[in-house]
Amino acid sequence: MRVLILGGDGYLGWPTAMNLTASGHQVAVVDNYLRRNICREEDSEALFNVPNLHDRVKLWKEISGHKIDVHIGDLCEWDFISNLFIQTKPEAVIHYAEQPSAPYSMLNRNAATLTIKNNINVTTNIIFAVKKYASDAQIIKIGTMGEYGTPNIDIEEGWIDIEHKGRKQKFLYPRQAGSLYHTTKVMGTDLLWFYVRMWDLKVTDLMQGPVYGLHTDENQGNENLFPFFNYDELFGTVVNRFIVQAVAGYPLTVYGKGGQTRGYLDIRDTLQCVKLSMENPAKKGELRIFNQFVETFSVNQLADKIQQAGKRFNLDVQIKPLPNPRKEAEDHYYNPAHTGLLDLGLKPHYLTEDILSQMMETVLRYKDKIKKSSIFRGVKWQ
Ligand code: USQ
Repeated sequence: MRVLILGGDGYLGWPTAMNLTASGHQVAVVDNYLRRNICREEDSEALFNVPNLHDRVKLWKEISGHKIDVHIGDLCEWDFISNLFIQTKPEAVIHYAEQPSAPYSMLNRNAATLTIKNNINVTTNIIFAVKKYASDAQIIKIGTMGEYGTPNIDIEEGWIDIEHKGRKQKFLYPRQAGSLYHTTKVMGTDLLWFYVRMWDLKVTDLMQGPVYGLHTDENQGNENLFPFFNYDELFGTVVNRFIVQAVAGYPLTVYGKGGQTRGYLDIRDTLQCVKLSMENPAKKGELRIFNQFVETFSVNQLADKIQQAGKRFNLDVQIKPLPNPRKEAEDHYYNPAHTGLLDLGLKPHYLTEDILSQMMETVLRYKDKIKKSSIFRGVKWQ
């Protein structure tokens, strides 16, 4: 298929590009380096330098023989996105092109408005571009499990049947996000649902949990093909952060009581889920929603696992609960459904000690580059 990967420079965008070309798809990546620029501005750089898209594409071509086209520009600009669609005629559009950090979105007013403007405008432009230039293309949007929040009832896969005063209807499952970033994802889902109803678009919205890892089948052995690996408070996700903290001898930063439970997945499972969704598209006029994670853990459980894995490397990993900088439930019910992607053929990878050790081994090679001052800065959410 002809595939556009929007946000192709990112943690998930670049691995997806390699993965899809390795399966024979024709891929173009698009980015305006927003995430790189914000990380630089906020002194939240990733653990190691990641070559720019042109360099990574050259390297991937040398190694694999697969070609990826690169388009640098801002998807908020209508002229840019319309030319892009005219040139590339996509059959699938994978939408990662969002400001992806919850803590960044809570930093200050500028960060909040940047997050809203980018995330909503890009999604809106994609919808209009698909309608005008590629009306048969499926949009695959990376949503987030955080759209649902942590309700005191089971979380369904996107939809819920409601019976009220003797009548029934299926609705989007109630959403109550816990950060501004997550709220923009709720808005994205609402926009897509609206235009699916108006214009019969084909959409898959993937409610993804926090992702961990940096090794994929395609980048094995070549660190210049690794994705960004952030470990700072703004852009690092919890498992990746804890691995770096373990290596740096920095006590694991469990926020609050540590009972916060989320659905996690290995970066290789993100690649599988996106590919499965692309190769088995939603129907015209369908908003298909999958909950994209493979197992749930509390923060305390993750900290224990990483402490245990550290023993293999003689790391004395300490755990130090901190007053929670975020405003979130620290002890809550969590039981989300997640069968849709398994039914499509997902073969999950689990968070084993071997996987944690593989990550630690890699991070140990970059130990000298860890900036301890980036690990915790205490951005207050309240
Ligand atoms: N946490 C800690 N200590 C830390 C970092 C995080 O206890 O040092 C806790 C957080 O308070 C939270 C949980 O770990 O309860 C997960 O935090 P996270 O930073 O790994 O993930 P989050 O901010 O929710 O966002 C990440 C991605 C986002 C994606 C989301 C999926 O950055 O793009 O949408 O995971 S989900 O969390 O399911 O909404």
